[in-house]
Amino acid sequence: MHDVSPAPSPAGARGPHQALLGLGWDDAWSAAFARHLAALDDAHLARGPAVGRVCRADLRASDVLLPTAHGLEVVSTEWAPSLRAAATHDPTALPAAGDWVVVSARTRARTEHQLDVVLPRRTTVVRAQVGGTSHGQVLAANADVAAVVEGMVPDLDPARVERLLALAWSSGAQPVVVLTKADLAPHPEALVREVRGLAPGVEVLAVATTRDEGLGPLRGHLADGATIALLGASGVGKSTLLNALVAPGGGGPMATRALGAENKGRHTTVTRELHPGPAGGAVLDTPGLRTIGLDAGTRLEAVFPEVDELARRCRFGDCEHRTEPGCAVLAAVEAGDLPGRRLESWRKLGREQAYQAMRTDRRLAAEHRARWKAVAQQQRRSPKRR
Ligand SMILES: Nc1nc2c(ncn2[C@@H]2O[C@H](COP(=O)(O)OP(=O)(O)OP(=O)(O)O)[C@@H](O)[C@H]2O)c(=O)[nH]1
Ligand SMILES: [Mg+2]
Ligand SMILES: [Zn+2]
Repeated sequence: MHDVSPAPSPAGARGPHQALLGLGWDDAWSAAFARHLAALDDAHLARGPAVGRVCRADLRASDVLLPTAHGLEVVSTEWAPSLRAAATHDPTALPAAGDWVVVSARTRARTEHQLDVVLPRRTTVVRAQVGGTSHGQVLAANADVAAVVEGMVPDLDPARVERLLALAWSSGAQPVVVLTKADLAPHPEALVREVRGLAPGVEVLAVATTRDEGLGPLRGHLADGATIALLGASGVGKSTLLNALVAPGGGGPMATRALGAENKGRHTTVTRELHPGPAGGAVLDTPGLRTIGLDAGTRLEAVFPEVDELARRCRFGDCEHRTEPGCAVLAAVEAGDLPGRRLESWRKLGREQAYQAMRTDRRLAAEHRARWKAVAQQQRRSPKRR
């Protein structure tokens, strides 16, 4: 049914592939796809491998936006056995919303599709899993902008913004903070100022989404072809923002959460979904994050650059900024230059990250031992002649 077409090339793109370009397809992706094609045998090539982008991922299958003669179409795909096998070792290898993937026909009639491979990700928003595995969970793949969304009302939570910023910085995407519900806050400017203080080097936007106010910069990113991932707690207004950005004028794709206690959680988003922007780019909505565990690779120095800077001036190189003499960090708190709350956040996130790093190290060590054991067994079974 779908005319599964060959590699789209940005240079000579026409027709169906124009749609992929709007989603952020470029020469580098094109090259990655070409490398994949070069490694395929004839039988596989005959199944018409084509490129698409995952718009919804759940526990067994993925929906993929594929270019067809009619523009982008959503097709449901099943994961190739090799993908499933890889995922038993590392669940982050499974397709996530935002991934660029290669899809081929499963049947001769080309009515069923298989997702063969995930092209190597450029950016990954990943959070640590609570309990169980020490592998992270991919919330968004290939986002260019990681938007930390927080509501100005009922209660802006600075520590939560810092935690999400850690996630955003570590993803490799450009972080931005979006403070929603500015129309409901008595003093929105004061809140913006407060958040600018805890997000050095990050653009902080105030928006009133339901009035379509303050959305210009985000629309600018979309028009540039960027993918914006929305990260934040439940109810802060991510889906409302998605709707305003991808369907200005109403009728957006995502049901939003109704206000009021009796409707609480009714339209809480449960899947990670990517939607194309009206004139390019894409917005990736995520479910409200209740627990945001930091992954082992989290870059805290990007979130707390001023603490890092101060720490360099402590008397002792291994200063933990607790009781040590000559501690520049404690001196700054004392002098009122560094909020005590900020230092507390830095400590808390640092502890978490260290714990996660330790879990990851243990897993890697165990995997390493298992591999060597297998190699040793193999060698015993087929001893080489010397
Ligand atoms: N007044 C006002 N209300 C807003 C704004 N943004 C969102 N809301 C309202 O806030 C409520 C929650 O919005 P959602 O977009 O569903 O929140 P969400 O972040 O997607 O929530 P989850 O899907 O549970 O993660 C809805 O009733 C929105 O209408 C805003 O800027 N101003
Ligand atoms: Mg939502
Ligand atoms: Zn110190």
